[in-house]
Amino acid sequence: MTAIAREAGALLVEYFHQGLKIEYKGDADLVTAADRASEVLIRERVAKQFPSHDVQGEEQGLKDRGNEYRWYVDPLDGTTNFAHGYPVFCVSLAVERRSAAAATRVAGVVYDPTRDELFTAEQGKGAQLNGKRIQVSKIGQLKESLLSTGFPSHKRHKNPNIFFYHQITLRTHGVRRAGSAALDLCDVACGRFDGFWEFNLNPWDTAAGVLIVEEAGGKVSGFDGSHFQLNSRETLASNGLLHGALVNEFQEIFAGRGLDPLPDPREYRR
Ligand code: 2AM
Ligand code: CA
Repeated sequence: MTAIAREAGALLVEYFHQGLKIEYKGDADLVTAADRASEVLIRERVAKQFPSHDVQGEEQGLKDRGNEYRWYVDPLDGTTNFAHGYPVFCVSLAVERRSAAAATRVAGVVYDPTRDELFTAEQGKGAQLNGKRIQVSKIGQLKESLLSTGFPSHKRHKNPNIFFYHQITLRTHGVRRAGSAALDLCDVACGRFDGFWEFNLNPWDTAAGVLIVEEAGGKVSGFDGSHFQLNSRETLASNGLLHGALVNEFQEIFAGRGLDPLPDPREYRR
């Protein structure tokens, strides 16, 4: 997996330096030749080494042959950054073992080719950054934390995240939104961020990063603290220590309690 992720990452960097024509797969959903070429490469490599495995990739979808093993492939996470020349993007690969009763994530790899950072995790064996064991942070107070979130680009995905962004910004050291969910999760795993949340992510965005966070000692759930599911559209990750406080914030904000009002720009102008 790491060899495949590195090879795909190197391909992305080649495209990145050329500058690319932006195309649209929906109203505001970008895709570039690099997304497609990276997925083609990854699928070729997987097909060669693991011919019976199923692959779900962002650009080509899933052809389900009912194999026990399924890969989740984001050939380029952070496409909007990539297309604008902002160097925050990665390749995300995860493998799940499926049975009639359950699906277990067994391995995850996220590779950031611009920083040459390779995040890896295997179920029950911890998480690593470039081969060195990583762990989540030890920050136990929201007011001392640095968090991260994201705003998926597609217009169809209307969600209230701007309110969560505002409220949680006021209660922490700040909230970053760098544009790659897979890297955000890895940054929780290695303690750069103390938590991350996002609405409406897809399985290929989260499958690898979630395992990496869990193997680094962190926690991932729905916004109400419920068991995380790949297709649940709610991702809340933390170092574990902050999880209860974050779930509580989400409850309060969803209920509209204790909200600091957004300042009115017209007032400010006056
Ligand atoms: P992508 O670059 O692979 O599309 C940014 O907030 C995060 O949301 C990125 O991980 C991005 O992944 C993802 N994203 C962008 N558009 C999305 C959409 N329409 N639906 C779900 N996730 C999206
Ligand atoms: Ca993508």
